[in-house]
Amino acid sequence: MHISEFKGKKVLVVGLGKTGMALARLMAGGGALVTINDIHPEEEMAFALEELKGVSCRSEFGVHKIETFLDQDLILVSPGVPLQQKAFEAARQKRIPIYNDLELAYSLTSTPFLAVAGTNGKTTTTTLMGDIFHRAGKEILLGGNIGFPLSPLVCEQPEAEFIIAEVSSFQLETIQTFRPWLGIMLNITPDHLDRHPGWSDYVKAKARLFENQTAQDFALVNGQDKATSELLAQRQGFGKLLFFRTDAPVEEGVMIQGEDIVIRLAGQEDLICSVKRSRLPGEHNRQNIIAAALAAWLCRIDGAVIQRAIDEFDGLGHRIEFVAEIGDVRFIDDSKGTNVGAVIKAIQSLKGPIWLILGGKDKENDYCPLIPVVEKRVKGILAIGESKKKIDQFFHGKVSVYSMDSLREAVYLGFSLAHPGDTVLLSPACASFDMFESYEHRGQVFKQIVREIEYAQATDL
Ligand code: UMA
Repeated sequence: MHISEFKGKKVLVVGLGKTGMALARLMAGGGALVTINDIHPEEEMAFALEELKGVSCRSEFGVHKIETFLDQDLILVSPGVPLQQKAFEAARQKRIPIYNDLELAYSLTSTPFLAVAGTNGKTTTTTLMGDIFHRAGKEILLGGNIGFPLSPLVCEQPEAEFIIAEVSSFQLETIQTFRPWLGIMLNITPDHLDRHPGWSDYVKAKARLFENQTAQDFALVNGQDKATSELLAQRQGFGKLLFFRTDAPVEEGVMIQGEDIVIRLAGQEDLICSVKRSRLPGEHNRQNIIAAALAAWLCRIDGAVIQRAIDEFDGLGHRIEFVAEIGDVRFIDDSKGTNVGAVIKAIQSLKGPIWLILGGKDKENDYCPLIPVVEKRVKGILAIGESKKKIDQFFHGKVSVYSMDSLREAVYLGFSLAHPGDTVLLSPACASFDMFESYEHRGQVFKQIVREIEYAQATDL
């Protein structure tokens, strides 16, 4: 399909964040009759209207009106918009197609997709893959949940060899024909349970990654993740199943032997490179690395190129990122640790006792899986944000909990309570939107406070 096929068609773009604005511009450019729609009132959407100045479209704000939805040839929905709303239900009944960016991008290209899904590690793995493919001289497109809507990219660069896409459960929820040539499922732990009706719906949404695959495609799955058997029970499609694991051999897929990355396919074993010099912390990152390595190998990239990328990849900000060491107390920014599973991984990848800054906008979190690791490793919890009361009540009697009014207060108290060898870890298990613009903003504020402490300590000397 080509974008010009939407010429003269009525297209409703729902949600005016990054995705909605990109899709409105793309569709209007292709000659579609675009209506933009957001649940927020017009006065709060001035920035979006400013950005879309010059783009020919109607607008409707403050409501998702059924009549508007029913008067369309196509509805394009942003990932953050829940589909269990009346207007979507009405459109579904009238069989009006509802696409998201992923489905649209897929329909606009024949370039194979390498899609990275999972609760944690998606952006790291996607970025590492991008780095490997660039080094190998492959022409790629990289986008999706990582922050770049895919449809405009595939239209701008139709000759790309591969599309490396980070895909979220929100995007997978609305796919219809999307079929990645390679689908990677990194792990599944509870997240976004405020949006998905429950855990099994969340797993089901993730399993849709594989649903349209044929025998020519690959399904690459984490063999050591607790949710894998549940995922495989839900899996449809006929992609060839390969596993990755760091703790034991795999029959087919990729594993770690000593520090070597070994690929086993069709009875043949190849030692392709090693994780020895990787700078990424934690076992979970080794899983991310070998998944990326196998993806690259399947695309015929040389082991030496993969090795160089692994050795030189520094990881991304706000993910178990070292900030400073002040008087033998380490500060770690894991602001991207926005679910319980990510916090467990962060704690496990650090050494010594921890003062944990936890809290923010709760996502119906179940904190039970944190108990064993908190009891073993955490000296105290500094609870912040909307969820601090819930955290205080939950961990009461298990570990000391200090209810804080701000992140600043939490960092200062963590530092004053810490002994040499301890770590103050920001890994909140929650979204940031109650106190900050984004997880990046939260991480930046954390770093700024740490720098203040560092400066104060240095000038005191
Ligand atoms: N809105 C409505 N109706 C509703 C709900 C929301 O109109 O019922 C409107 C809001 O008022 C807002 C707009 O929808 O104006 C926001 O849409 P959006 O949340 O989809 O925002 P985008 O900026 O388009 O960002 C989305 C992804 N956001 C989510 O999935 C929540 C981004 O992932 C992604 O980078 C971007 O598309 C480009 O693909 C972010 C994310 O947090 C990083 N993802 C989750 C995660 O990683 O855990 C899944």
